[in-house]
Amino acid sequence: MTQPQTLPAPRNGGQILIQQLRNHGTRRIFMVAGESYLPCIDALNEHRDAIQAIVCRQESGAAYMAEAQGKLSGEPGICFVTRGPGATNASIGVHTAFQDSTPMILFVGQVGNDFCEREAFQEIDYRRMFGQMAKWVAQIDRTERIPEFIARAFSVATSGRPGPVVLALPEDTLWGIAQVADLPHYARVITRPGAADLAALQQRLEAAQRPFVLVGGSGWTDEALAQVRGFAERFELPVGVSWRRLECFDQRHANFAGHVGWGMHEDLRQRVRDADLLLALGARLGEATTEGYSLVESPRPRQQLIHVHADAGELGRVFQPALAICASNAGMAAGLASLVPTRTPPWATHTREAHATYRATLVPLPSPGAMSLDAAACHVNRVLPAEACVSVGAGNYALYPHRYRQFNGIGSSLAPTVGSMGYGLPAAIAAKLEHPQRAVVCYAGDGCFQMNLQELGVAMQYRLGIVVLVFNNGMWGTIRAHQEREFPARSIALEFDNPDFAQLVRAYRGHGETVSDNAQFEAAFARALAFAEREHLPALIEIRCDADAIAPGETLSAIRARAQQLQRERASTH
Ligand SMILES: Cc1ncc(C[n+]2csc(CCOP(=O)(O)OP(=O)(O)O)c2C)c(N)n1
Ligand SMILES: [Mg+2]
Repeated sequence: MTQPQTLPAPRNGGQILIQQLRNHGTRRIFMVAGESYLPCIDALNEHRDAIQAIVCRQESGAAYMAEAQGKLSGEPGICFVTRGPGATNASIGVHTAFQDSTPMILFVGQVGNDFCEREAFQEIDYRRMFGQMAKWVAQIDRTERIPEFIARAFSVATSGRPGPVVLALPEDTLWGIAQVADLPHYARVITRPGAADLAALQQRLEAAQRPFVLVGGSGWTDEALAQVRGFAERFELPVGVSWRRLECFDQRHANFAGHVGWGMHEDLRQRVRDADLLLALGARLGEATTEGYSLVESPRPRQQLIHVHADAGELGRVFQPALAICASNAGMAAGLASLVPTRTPPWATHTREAHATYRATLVPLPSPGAMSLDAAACHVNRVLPAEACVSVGAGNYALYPHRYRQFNGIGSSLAPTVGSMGYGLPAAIAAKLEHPQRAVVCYAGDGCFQMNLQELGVAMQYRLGIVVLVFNNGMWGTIRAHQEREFPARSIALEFDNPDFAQLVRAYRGHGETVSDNAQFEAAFARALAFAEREHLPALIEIRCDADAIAPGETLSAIRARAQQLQRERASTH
């Protein structure tokens, strides 16, 4: 006979909710306070020993930090925001978690059920608002059902293709009192390939002449990545990482072939195009990775595609694979670990060539002006320890660390595949909180940085020694490049006046310097790293660069000249 369950004492909804988070292993939450969820805030008092509440300055920063926490830990990043205005600010982090397949739970205050549907103060229907950008949106209308909803939120956020969950918390649910049992830690779902799947994969692989492995997606563990590495070594396979999933393969490894997607070099593009078998492990094969579904064509790729993904719904959704295997990355990696080649692979030379070509891209390309971003990024790669974290947001400046930094392992790179600006600083903060011993460097464009620079206050308050490199070109440079390509010499609405960034970080008790040539940069970078480590406060280097340098090996003037040439050619043929 089962024992009758002894129920905890009656608690309010906030107390029940925070206890569930603790039971599911939450160590940190990112929040901006609101009167709409006071009982949750109050309940944090009883969990000071286990849950760190990070007071963020704006909900977009809080949601980005929670998303980055999800990327770093594989567990849902937790964010609390107030209703209406808080939720709308936080939405950028939810969308990022959705496209980046990151486990995350956003808790939003909600008007009480006594007022709902009257468009009460700050009322929004979150099911409709977040419907398309969350895996699951729900409202908890009964206090005693909080444990059930929270347990489900953790399961949904982490299972299959991970993603964000949004839970709305009406006031009456939080203030209500219930006597209800807590639920234990959720069970992580790992799906594994069957023996027949692995046999079919090996048979197709060994029949191929020029296979290529593409690793991406989320839900990886260090162990799983090591198993993929071992598989690549035994079968001597070239391995690329999908767009902005730079952490997925050791770039110093002899089998590493490159970063596949927008901005890749021609040799790599050709290798992926010419592959007779493409083994995609965990990657969704999105628009950026496939360069607009051209490198891998939808619906029927020219390469024989073996697509492995944790969500059956992703298999056959955009691409018709030759072989589809539904397995989580950890489960698939364990399966690959059991495979042993039955013959000497004929493609070993291709693999070595691919790595040699990749290595050649690490030499800085020429650029105009005294301050070469290429050389600076190479320097950062040389001096930064292997386990350091490099974060970016969106903008052409990110091409430099992504080209010249050799990443390796979870947490070495934090980059939104969704390409949303303002991510780098909050992500760097999340990384330093999670790994205080690791160096953390945030690359930011002057535009990108100014989208969330208020979160420097969080770095100051929690004594986080991060280093921020701000590339000051005085404009939304990426969009300028697009303008010059499509509408040459008609650039408008892109330039901005900048503050003195070095001065700005000093207001946050940080260290600030401005450099305008490479001779200054190396010493300044050493000082910034040393300050951050010694003082546990942010350090920032504003890099004044020639605005004509718009991407590695590319200038705005060259883009404009090519576009004008094209216009002349078109005009003469019409
Ligand atoms: C939140 C958000 N707003 C707008 C964009 C469109 N966008 C992409 S890159 C970019 C410019 C980035 O400027 P900056 O950070 O200064 O970097 P730069 O391109 O100058 O290197 C813009 C506006 C975006 N991706 N995300
Ligand atoms: Mg800029």
